[in-house]
Amino acid sequence: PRRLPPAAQLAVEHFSIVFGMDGGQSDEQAALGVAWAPGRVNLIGEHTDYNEGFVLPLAVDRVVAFAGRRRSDGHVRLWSRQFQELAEIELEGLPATFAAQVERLPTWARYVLAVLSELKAAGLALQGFNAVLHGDVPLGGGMSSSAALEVATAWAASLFSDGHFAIGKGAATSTTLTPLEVARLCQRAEHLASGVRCGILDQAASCLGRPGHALLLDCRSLDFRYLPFESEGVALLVADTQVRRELAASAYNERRQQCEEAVRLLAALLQAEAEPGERAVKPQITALRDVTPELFRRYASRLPEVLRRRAGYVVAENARVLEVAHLLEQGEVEAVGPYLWQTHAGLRDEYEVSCLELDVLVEIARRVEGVLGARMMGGGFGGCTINLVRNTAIEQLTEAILSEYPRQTGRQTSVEVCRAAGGPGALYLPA
Ligand code: GAF
Repeated sequence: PRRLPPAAQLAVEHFSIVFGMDGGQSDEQAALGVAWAPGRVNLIGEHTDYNEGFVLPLAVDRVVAFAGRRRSDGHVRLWSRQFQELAEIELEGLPATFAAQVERLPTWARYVLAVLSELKAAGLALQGFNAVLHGDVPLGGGMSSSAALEVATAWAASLFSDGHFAIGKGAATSTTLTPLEVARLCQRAEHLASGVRCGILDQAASCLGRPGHALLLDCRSLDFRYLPFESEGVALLVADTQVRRELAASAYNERRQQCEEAVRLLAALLQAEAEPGERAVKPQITALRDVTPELFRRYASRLPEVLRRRAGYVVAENARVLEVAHLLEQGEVEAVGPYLWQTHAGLRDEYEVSCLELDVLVEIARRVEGVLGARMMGGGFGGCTINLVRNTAIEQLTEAILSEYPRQTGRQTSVEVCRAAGGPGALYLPA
């Protein structure tokens, strides 16, 4: 039998404890099913996704999972093992009843509701189910626990729909979504549930993960390619600041707005300089993705100071992603390190989404020999750092972080090695 991810196995073991051996009003004929989706790390390409640029994430061996049984009605009953909390959702009436239902749900269940609501809005036929949820993606820690929850919800809804809705690689039909369409749907769900106008990075990374590979995604065309991420000698370590800041959501939306404003100004400058006859043929700028480093250098001094720094970071980061992708194609994983330090500097000084605790973790890493590169990861203002480390330095870095970080910040931390793992899964267990 297939080995389940540990968090999925735990959810399975918990199901009969929570819902009783008969699954508590589940369809008695229905088998026990399990669905899961991974969190991600992002090697490079931070705050580039909503600028229609490039990202290079890896799905990791941490997942959010549902274990449950289909019901014969339209009722969804969920027990979160992590929050020790029950939530109930009515499929009937969605998406119209979204606003009425979301009010009385705990935060974690709002993401589930939002995905179910979007699936129904897309015209898919869903069926109720009882399920236990569990995960080992650090919550709110910059490893996309919410995207993993959204994507796992879609896979669970498909599993329990009893063949009425499938997720498959082939062409989309009225009853089939491709993994990439699921990613877009889950991105909309994230907007609905959290109010954060996120890009597609997290949901795409979760939907499209492949073991031993990073995913190079063009966030404009949504074309993607897998690049080998394997090197005998190096590992990825994730260190958690244990900081979760409320302001992250509003600061994120503000950065996005600033990028949009920079695009408007740059497009206007370019238009103004074009000869009348040239206007129609001059390349148009509709996102920072269209601004090359050369073009940016030409116009940067005419942007307001804050917008210049924000846009300057994004333009440079986009170029870095493509250079790192090229290195991975050549199998030169170790050469990626310097780019991570550069990204951190940009996020700290120009994009201004780092914080003291993230900077402390990166500076600790900088002093350990054998650390090739480190940076803050994800939206910022807390969460995790990602560290590219020679295997021979894993222990030393772990020890340095565990001893120095609490001393410098008064906080606890945890350090974990992550591996590039596969995407979501869903199956019924044999009776
Ligand atoms: C968060 C968002 F959800 C992503 O879309 C992305 O913008 C990331 O921050 C920054 O790269 O994880």
